[in-house]
Amino acid sequence: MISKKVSKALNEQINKEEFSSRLYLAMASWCQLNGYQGASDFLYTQSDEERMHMLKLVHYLTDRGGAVQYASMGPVPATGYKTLSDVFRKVLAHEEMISASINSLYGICNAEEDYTTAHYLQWYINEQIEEESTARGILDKITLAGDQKGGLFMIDKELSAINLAKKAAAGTGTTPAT
Ligand code: OFO
Repeated sequence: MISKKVSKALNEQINKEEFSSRLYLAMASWCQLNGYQGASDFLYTQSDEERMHMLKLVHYLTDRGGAVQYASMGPVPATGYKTLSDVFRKVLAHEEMISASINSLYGICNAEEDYTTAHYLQWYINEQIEEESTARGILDKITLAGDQKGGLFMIDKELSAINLAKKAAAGTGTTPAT
């Protein structure tokens, strides 16, 4: 049986993962509306991944006898982006916040001597290394391109390729219909 503290912290993380999924959906829509189809496809896939992160925790918590509690969520900013750089700066900041949140959750599990959950969270800790690194890499390229339309066009194409490679590796087929 899972302790109340760990259950509460897991529920908070479940809600953050759901928020991440909605945030990336909003960003994907903005990118599509602004002509960045590759970035849009990439972010739709990210949104699906965040939902998968949420579901893994939902199943874990339920399997350990804990109750899942969904929080009500405020609006997700769908139109407040100025540039592609702005979008990916916010992706990176969000992923850094999620990493800090998972680290703190890991700390709670250790303090509660719940080493089973701490071990389970190792997957999330590793995932965050990859997600932060991907976001930082994309942002660096966008920063190098500056305002040059040709450079941004190439980055958008690269995001489309990254997305297709990710989907092929996950065996999930093509990008969602638009
Ligand atoms: Fe990208 O964060 Fe989930 O865990």
